[in-house]
Amino acid sequence: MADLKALAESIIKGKRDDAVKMVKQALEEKVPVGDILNKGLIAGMNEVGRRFKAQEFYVPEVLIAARAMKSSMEVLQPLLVKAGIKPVGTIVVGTVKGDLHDIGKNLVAMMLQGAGFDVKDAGIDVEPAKFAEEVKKSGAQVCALSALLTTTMPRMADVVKLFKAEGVSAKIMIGGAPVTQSYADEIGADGYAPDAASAVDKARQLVGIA
Ligand code: B1M
Repeated sequence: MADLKALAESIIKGKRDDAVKMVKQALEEKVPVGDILNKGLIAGMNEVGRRFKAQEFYVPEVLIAARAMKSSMEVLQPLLVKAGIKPVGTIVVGTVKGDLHDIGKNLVAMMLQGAGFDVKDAGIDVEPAKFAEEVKKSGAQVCALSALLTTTMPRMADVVKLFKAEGVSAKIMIGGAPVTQSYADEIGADGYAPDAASAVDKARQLVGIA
């Protein structure tokens, strides 16, 4: 019989093949897709986030768990659409103009995906106008900006200014090694997160589900 706790555990341990097998088995046994997603996959990734925040897990463990989550989601995605299960929110993520660092940004994107968000990854070296375009195209409620260089942090302020000038309604959250809460306050960003797990908490807050 399908065991959603064991599925969550296989995500936490990053056992991709086991996770995919268990998702398929649960589907064969007609377990509701929403339960497979929430009680299996998302429950697992939530625990990964908790362990990462508590420094019980490091980047490699999170990446392996996210890979198991991604493969499982590939099986589940078409059925979620069919069942009319909506993501908890839509988020555009990207690394700002002039900045090519994407490891942290990818981690943030994976954790958000793991938490049930529809993530639109705008990539690296993203112009402010491109962020605005991606938000308008997807109807995202949140736009998450990453910067790893002190020289590219000001590009975050450019995005905030552009969104204000163009009336783009998405909330802006920022992060990356040199970024701080006080910088977020200074440029008028709606939120700051120091790491990928906190980015999920902040995103939930910004879409009003936390
Ligand atoms: Co670069 N680099 N780098 N680099 N690089 C740093 C950032 C640096 C601190 C190294 C150093 O000098 N000690 C330094 C920046 C100094 C500064 O400005 N403060 C630096 C420099 C100077 C440069 C170049 C200018 C070097 C040169 O060419 N002279 C150049 C710039 C290129 C460019 O971007 N235009 C450059 C290039 C590169 C590589 C291409 C070689 C490579 C990037 C590969 C890639 O990303 N695909 C690289 C790397 C790997 C690093 C270090 C070593 C590691 C960064 C990383 O991936 N960390 C870095 C030194 C270091 O940090 N030890 C360094 C792991 C990652 C998981 O953490 O990205 O911090 P991080 O993400 C965290 C949080 O910050 C947060 O969550 C993540 C997970 O918890 N977070 C967010 C990140 N984004 C978020 C967004 C959110 C919320 C949270 O949204 C709301």
